[in-house]
Amino acid sequence: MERTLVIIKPDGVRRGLIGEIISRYEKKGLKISNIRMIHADEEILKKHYAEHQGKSFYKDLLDFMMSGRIVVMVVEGKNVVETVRKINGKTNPLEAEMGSIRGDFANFVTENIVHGSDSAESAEREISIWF
Ligand code: IDP
Ligand code: MG
Repeated sequence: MERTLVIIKPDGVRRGLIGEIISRYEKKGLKISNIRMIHADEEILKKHYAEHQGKSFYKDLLDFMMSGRIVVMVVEGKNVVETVRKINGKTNPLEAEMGSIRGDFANFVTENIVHGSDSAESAEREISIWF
């Protein structure tokens, strides 16, 4: 079964959206197969966001991701990588469809509530970082 890595970012936890977010994946028929809540440090976030190192938003992204606790989970299901990214919505909340998590709840591009891996290969790399 395909797996992906989802993170509920600090804004999602602060705003009390953990249950809302998890229930959207579960109602779609996806399974949460592992989950933990942590306050991430810079070291682990640098590994997770290695592809973005050097970009203009990189430092703001890491600072934001360290601003509070996050929920990290492994989600499983058929075509789960693509399905989770559809449920999450586009990166920029202005472009995210209403009905997606970002479309419904996010208002800023950095603070966009959730992370979902962008391919099956990224998912396996990210899962090995967090679990
Ligand atoms: P994704 O989360 O939809 O896969 P990525 O391009 O991988 O989007 O970017 C990772 C994260 O970096 C985004 O979720 C968002 O929090 C932040 N980010 C991406 N692009 C920008 C930007 O142009 N300005 C500020 N933050 C950004
Ligand atoms: Mg990404």
